[in-house]
Amino acid sequence: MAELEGLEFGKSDFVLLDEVNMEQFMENLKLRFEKARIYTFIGEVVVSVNPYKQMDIYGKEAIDAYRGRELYENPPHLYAVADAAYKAMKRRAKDTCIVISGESGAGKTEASKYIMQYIAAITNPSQRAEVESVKNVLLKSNCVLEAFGNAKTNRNDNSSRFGKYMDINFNFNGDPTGGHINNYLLEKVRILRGGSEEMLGSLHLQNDPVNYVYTREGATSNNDRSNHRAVLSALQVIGFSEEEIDSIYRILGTILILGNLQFETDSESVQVVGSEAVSHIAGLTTTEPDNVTKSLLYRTVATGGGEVIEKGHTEKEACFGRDAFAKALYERLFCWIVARINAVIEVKDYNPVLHGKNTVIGVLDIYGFEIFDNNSFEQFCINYCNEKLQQLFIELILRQEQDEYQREGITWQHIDYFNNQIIVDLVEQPHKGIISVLDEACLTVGKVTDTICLESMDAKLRQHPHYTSRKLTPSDKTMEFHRDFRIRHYAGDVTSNPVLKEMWPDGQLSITEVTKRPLTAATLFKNSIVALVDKLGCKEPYYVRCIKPNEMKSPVLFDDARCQHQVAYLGLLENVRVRRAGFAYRQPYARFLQRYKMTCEYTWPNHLMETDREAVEAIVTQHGFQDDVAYGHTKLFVRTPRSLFTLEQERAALIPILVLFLQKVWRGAL
Ligand code: AD9
Ligand code: MG
Repeated sequence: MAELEGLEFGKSDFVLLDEVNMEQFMENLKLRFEKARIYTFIGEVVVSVNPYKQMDIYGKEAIDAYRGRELYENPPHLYAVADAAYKAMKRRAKDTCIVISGESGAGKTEASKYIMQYIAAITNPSQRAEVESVKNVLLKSNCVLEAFGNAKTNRNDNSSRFGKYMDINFNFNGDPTGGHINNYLLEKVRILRGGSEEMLGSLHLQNDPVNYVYTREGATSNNDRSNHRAVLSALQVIGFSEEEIDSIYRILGTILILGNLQFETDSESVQVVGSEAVSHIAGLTTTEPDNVTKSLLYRTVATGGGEVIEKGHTEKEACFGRDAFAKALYERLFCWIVARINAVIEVKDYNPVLHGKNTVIGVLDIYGFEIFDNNSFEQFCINYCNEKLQQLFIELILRQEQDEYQREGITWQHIDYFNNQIIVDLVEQPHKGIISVLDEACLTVGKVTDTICLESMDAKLRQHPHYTSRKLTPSDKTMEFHRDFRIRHYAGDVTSNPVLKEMWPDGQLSITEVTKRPLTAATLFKNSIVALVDKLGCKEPYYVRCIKPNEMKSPVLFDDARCQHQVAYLGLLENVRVRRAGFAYRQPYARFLQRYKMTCEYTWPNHLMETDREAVEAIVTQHGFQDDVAYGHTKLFVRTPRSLFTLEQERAALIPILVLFLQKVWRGAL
């Protein structure tokens, strides 16, 4: 059990609540937030409330306090979870993962960075250069990914617009040897600012984001220049060549210039307004201006007979194509950067015979449920992903409990819980799930509308208890991905820049091959989430559940309604119930004894029994809660928190007396 800091700070573990209900949960959460106790356990899960202010709890002292300790020996902290995951990995050679969830601005990315910093701090005590270099690249990759994958939104000044899963590989010493990053669903609007005059000049850019349609809405800050330098230096540390960095800026430049392109209709045909932008784009992408114009004004389509023809855009189509192209460019650039980082941090030359089993800690930082007034395709994907993770959470927590009881020889009791498989099926079942209905609709090239989509969904899913058509309205954006597919053909024309070429491997395919049956964005996303869940499912999971206290980014405001909403959809009460339904607490006999031996005359200062287990029995019996416990092979299991709480109170009351006693002994007074 987490160290009790005194009741004025609330209960450090929600399992200790007198009763599990929303009211008590919220009362405790609020009290702790107000007392600057931003972390609280639910058993091994850490609930975190964004403090919106710098906390002095992450320094070297804190790292030392948590290193190698058991979860309940220190106050709740991210470090406690990171250490638990690391210990399980090192001691039992288990692959583990830390799943960080919560809504936008709840503190997930900050948490994932603290966790990585903790792991970096406690590994490689002998400071071996190659391990230090791996750690450095892993930490620097955050800076680069944030620069390209984060944006200011009205909910978070530094919002990750992509989901990130990072595996860190370890050798048998427990030192990092490499890693791998997976990114999911990037939302694409970013800002380029802070570059030198000279660099911007060579990219044909002006040093003010207001001049660009795509960045006009973005926020600027005084730190842009230093942030830009940090990103540049991170890119260099990771190992991007000067040529590659130059290509990245050229592509970013192309995107910004693209955004400003205008079209006009002149005697029936559509033209690009002005020729300067086109020649800048051609220069930046090392292609011919004619190719650029052609790709902006025409689309190539394959007819039923397999013939390939070119068809002119309308002005509206050209604008749509321009934006879709810019987005696709950005998305591919981002994926290329991730792939490039992966190539650097990939574990090379690992020989299991020489180096022992290669184990992994995965860190998942993924957007939580998003509920807006107007929910688009992105929200659909995000929320589906969260349903999957929630399902995994419940399954794994229960499975973990069950495994532990089995290992310890304790009878398992069935626990009822809401299984959200039914919702997951509604989304992903073949032929009748929402994704396959969307897929079918997207195949009807050019004719599909939201209404058609909705009607076919209604026809198939009307009977489903978790389906109502209003909630699941696919917005215009659903269609965008269909057109997004179309723009792939344009790319074939524009690939001369080496980075661009790598970004578009399918650019080599002939148009008829590409047109056949592309996977829709929904299916691609589903596949990546299924793969993610499989990856997580075979690891021992640890959880950080982040809560955003208010919408104002205020360190002092606890918005009850907003917080309660998050507690409800994160399923935290259910989590407490699962944890309490079986045995809320378990502790190895030796640890239990060490902590509570002072509360029993037969065990203080040392017991004379044969085993620690017998000594623990003596404590339990003396306090009269023998009906509330079970004795495992190595651990004591306590059903209700109340029993342990009594012990904790007694211990807390005894400590000052003991301290006084010991002081007297030292002074020779006794
Ligand atoms: V999003 O889904 O990417 O939009 P996150 O990742 O959940 O979101 P983030 O970690 O970026 O949120 O946190 C938002 C802001 O809250 C940060 O920029 C910090 O200003 C603030 N924050 C979050 N956690 C902490 C913390 N532990 N200490 C201090 C914090 N400030
Ligand atoms: Mg984030």
